[in-house]
Amino acid sequence: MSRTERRRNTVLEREPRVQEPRMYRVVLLNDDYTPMDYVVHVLEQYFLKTHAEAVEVMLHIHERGKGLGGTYPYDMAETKVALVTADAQQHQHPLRCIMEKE
Ligand code: NFA
Repeated sequence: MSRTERRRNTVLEREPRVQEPRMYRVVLLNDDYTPMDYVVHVLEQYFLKTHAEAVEVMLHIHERGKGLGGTYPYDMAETKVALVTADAQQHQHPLRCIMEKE
């Protein structure tokens, strides 16, 4: 057996050992009390939506019960949920923000 046949696979030839991170949807839920303008503000502030996008998503949540803020790796999704939940509580709005595995 020659040196070439015996040699170990190089790093690049081995099975990849990394994978794309699992992604999580950060979802906002409708309620009867949170003001529409506040939800628009949350979508602009925490999910970097334009004003037009934020209005569209807010109306979708209002009409369909829930809607997507964004999709992120676990730690970022968890942070968005914590920030939005804290902001809503500070403003005494019942707005709920949850994460779902994609
Ligand atoms: N349904 C709320 C209202 O009529 C608005 C709202 C939209 C709340 C999206 C939560 C999420 N004031």
